[in-house]
Amino acid sequence: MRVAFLGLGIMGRPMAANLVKAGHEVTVWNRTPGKVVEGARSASSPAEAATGAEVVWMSVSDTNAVESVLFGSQGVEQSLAEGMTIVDSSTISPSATRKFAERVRSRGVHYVDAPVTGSKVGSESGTLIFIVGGDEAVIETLKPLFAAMGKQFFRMGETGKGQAAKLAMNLQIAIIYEGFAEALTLATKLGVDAETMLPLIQASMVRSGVVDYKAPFVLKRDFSPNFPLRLMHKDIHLALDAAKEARVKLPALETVEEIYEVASEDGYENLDYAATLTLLEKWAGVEVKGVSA
Ligand code: NA7
Repeated sequence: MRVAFLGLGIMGRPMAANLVKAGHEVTVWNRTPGKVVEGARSASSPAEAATGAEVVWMSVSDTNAVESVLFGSQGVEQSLAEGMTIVDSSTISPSATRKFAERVRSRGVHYVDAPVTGSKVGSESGTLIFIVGGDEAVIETLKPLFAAMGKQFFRMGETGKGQAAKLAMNLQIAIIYEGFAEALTLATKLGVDAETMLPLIQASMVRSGVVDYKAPFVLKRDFSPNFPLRLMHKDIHLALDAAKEARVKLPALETVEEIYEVASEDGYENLDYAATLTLLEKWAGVEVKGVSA
């Protein structure tokens, strides 16, 4: 398929590379020039990249970024063609997604929201999980592209529902990780080290994918960004905003948000969100360590 891929960040670049590997005809664009994908053509604007594309796939930071890629000067809107499909793998506002979709629908263009879970590792290995909202028949046409970049996709309903489900997923990741980090901090302070705690966690009902993924990084004290704290913070805000719109109260997430607020003030935005542990450690006066740290 002819695909325009817009946004070559931590997630987007390996996704575009996997599309090339699967034999698709890919044109890429990134706001800051200089990022390229081997085997793909580079365009100088979203409008240029989208010209002649069957599918325009986006992976950019946030709601404003998606809006400007689509509707800014030299945005995708200038190259819309009937029958084209726009897919958004960024995590953004569900209500904004519905508005963007409506605006392009009047031009005969389909809109599918397909945020992902699986982080940098999933993106690089082509094992992402797509959380999808949109028309069933349109999603069917995207199957080869999902297969090139991911291992599974789940349709959550019409356009916007993928984003809604994604926010509900990241809410859990943020709270589960916070529980793990608080548990290690308390255990360390009480004299039980992380290496001793982990086999117990893994053998019990506390075990989770979040712990499986994050524990090795925590034990090595490697807080380089797999999923940058600033983006998890953005998702927490999106979830709290969506909750407010829907008149839902999320007390645990509100508390976790305060920790992210302090972490951002302390300059941790570009570290992995796992670095929120270091705040708990600072407050407790301990350091959680693995033998290899
Ligand atoms: P990164 O690595 O921070 O990459 C973000 C990308 O978004 C990067 O290509 C940015 O371009 C691009 N970006 C940011 N703001 C804009 C605007 N205003 N216009 C156009 N492009 C923009 O994030 P990830 O790859 O980890 O995550 C991407 C999404 O997936 C995000 O929603 C996550 O929550 C999930 P730059 O290179 O800075 O010019």
